[in-house]
Amino acid sequence: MNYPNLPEDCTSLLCKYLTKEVFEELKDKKTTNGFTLEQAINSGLVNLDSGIGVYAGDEESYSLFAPLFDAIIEDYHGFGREDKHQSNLNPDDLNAPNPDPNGEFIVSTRIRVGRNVAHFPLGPAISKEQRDLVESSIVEALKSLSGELEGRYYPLLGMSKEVQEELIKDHFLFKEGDRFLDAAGLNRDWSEGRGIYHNKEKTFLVWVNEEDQLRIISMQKGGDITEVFNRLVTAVKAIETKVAFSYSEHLGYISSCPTNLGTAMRASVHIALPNLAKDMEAFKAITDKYYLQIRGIHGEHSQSEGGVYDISNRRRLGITEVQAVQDMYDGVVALIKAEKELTK
Ligand code: ADP
Ligand code: CIR
Repeated sequence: MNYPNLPEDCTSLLCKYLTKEVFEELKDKKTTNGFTLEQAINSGLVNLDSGIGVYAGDEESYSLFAPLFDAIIEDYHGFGREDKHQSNLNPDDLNAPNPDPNGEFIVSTRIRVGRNVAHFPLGPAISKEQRDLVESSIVEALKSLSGELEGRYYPLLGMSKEVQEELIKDHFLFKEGDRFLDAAGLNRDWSEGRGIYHNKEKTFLVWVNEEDQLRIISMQKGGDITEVFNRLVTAVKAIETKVAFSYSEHLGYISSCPTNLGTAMRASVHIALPNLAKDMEAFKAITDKYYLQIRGIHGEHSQSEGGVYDISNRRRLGITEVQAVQDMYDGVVALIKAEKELTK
């Protein structure tokens, strides 16, 4: 492969940090799983509108291709090469009373973490056999869950289109055919090895073998962030007794996209802010101050509908899980205050 043509107007972190020198240094390297630089950067080259543009094929990708990944990680998370990640999943340390007890603004709350199984390649480099093995070991582990977390696994293979569409529309299931994941090699052998586990109420869900091998999700209507966090922590701890997760002292929980490293946590609310939405500059000033990301209500790369936005923590690495949720909480309190002032 030759040094790719990166257009002047490309704003992704890949375009920013893949200099000719970095490319020349890394272009012939291969991880033990056979993952190459060409594969790591393909998503960003095919999708020049990427925000980031790179994916790791295994934990080793982060060290072997460090001259590229470290620069991207430092830019996105403000996390240095010598820094160490710290985890804190203790619900007692979170201070997040419902910011909207009358249910005027917050439609729903969702907190998810990404996890990958130790000693396996990540999705972009995994083989079909390994992926199937990952699926069966996760499903086996999920069978041991009890009480509120008890549920059933629904493989994507054989699921009717109607059921699949309904689950996607209702925000429970991942979409199909994402072009960023596709170019990263994450959609190979679709839909085999993929599926969703959920309890009866759909307040606890696990996505299997999408962007990460597990996406563990707790969600419910309204703004009780503490209840959502508590349920998530209980579930993560229970699953961890059965499946070993890939974790490094430096980077925390290992994920295929560098934005998810560390806590791998995205805590979000769907929140109606119709007045603030009329002044995007003021809106963004608040979200920037509290390290928040604005998404549309059908997930990443989607649009807002009816003034409802998906607001979540942007930082995931170098801060604890409690801090990630606290970022979201503090920002949401400030957003509600601003929206109320505009409504007067
Ligand atoms: P991820 O959470 O893995 O980063 P997405 O941004 O694609 O991925 O979101 C996945 C799904 O979760 C989408 O259907 C999205 O609308 C839904 N979702 C995210 N946050 C909330 C929330 N607070 N309430 C309800 N659904 C949500
Ligand atoms: C991109 O680069 O835009 C996609 N690969 C998604 C990156 C992860 N998302 C995010 O931080 N918003």
